[in-house]
Amino acid sequence: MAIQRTFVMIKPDGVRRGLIGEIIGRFEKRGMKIIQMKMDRLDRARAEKLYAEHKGKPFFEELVSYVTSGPVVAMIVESDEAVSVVRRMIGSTDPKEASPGTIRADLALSKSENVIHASDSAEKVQYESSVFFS
Ligand code: 3AN
Repeated sequence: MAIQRTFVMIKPDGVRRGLIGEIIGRFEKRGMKIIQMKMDRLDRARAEKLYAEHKGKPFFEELVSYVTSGPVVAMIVESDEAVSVVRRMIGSTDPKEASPGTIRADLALSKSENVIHASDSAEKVQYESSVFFS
């Protein structure tokens, strides 16, 4: 058993559509612990920091303007193997390809408005958490 923490962000469409409780409920029902959580609004500089790896890609501008379009909910979630387990729970980037039962398959509308973000490695957990938590 390897207890681990991961970074999760409910994106502006998730907050706007009233899905905060549904998403947190899925983590809690699986026995995961919410260690830190806050509602926050990203400005352009912090959004560019969060998505630095995508700078230069065709969808970067759309991504930054969308993630700054409204409040998000950032959280640190703890469980056994949290990074990989949460990634499996959220599903593929494109909800059409996400496995049934995943958060994106059940709740997301499109590849860009896909409700939730979660770190894909332990290094990213540190980096992405630092955009929201000191
Ligand atoms: P994931 O969130 O599944 O790890 P990444 O890290 O490849 O996906 O992409 C980060 C975010 O950028 C996605 N959540 C999505 O909102 C957006 N994105 C990725 N690929 C595309 C694309 N081809 N078109 C539009 N938006 C995209």
